[in-house]
Amino acid sequence: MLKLYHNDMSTCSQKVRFLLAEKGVEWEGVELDLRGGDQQRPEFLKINPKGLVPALDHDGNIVVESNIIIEYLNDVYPEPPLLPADPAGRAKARWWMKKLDDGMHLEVAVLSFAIAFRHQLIKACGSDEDLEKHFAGIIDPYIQEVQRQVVPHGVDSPRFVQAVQQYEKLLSEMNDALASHQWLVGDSLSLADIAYSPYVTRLDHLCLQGMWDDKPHVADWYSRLAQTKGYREGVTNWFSDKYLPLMNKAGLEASPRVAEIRDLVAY
Ligand SMILES: N[C@@H](CCC(=O)N[C@@H](CS)C(=O)NCC(=O)O)C(=O)O
Repeated sequence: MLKLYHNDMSTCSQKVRFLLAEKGVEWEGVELDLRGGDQQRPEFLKINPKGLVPALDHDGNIVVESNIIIEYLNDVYPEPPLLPADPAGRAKARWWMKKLDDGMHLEVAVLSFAIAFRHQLIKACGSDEDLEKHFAGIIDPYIQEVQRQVVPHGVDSPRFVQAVQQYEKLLSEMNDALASHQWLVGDSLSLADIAYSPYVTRLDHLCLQGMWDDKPHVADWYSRLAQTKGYREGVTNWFSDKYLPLMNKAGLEASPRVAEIRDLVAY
């Protein structure tokens, strides 16, 4: 039995559900309310001591870390194959995925919290004291630091500048790769495309589509991706009204600041 601990709009959960739907695998879900602090409860910490979703329980084997989970599921359910057959192609797919763990995942957290999620968090906590308790309860030190840096000052936080610039760089790299083949690693959909889909979706939800206006291969990739079975069932079907109106509104408000930062450095 496959049990996935996840959250409807979490980027890392989106990629796992995308993969499960693309493979046509049945699964059972346990949804966590991240603003309500479900991920910090002792029952969940027994499953993932880092207090992060997603986490997979496959017949009692616990697998955490979204990129590891999608590789695991690709091994357990080999059809359709989602890694290239040749070692060089597999290495390239893993190179793309590693980039997310090496820093890009934190940049999406910066962007999302600085623009939108800070409003939910400040409201849910109600006071500076409770906000501090929330920060202190985040076990992953990098995510804790990011929230501390951006929740109080939003898009005026210096950390926000770095996130926009890193995103700009990433989208350029993706555009270059997609100029010579249909998907990130060759001409077939792979784990790399699945892993990156939530990061572009997040920009879309924050009304920052302008970030790929000058990157036609990214625009084309994203529109093809959105038509796949995996994306429709694993990502689109889970879009939540608890988040989207806020993300759209706050994203539009933040777009002049994003444009200003993009003008600072031309890549
Ligand atoms: N490297 C981890 C990152 C997981 C992660 O950051 N999960 C976020 C949601 S996308 C989370 O659970 N956040 C909980 C929190 O903000 O307290 C992975 O790839 O699975």
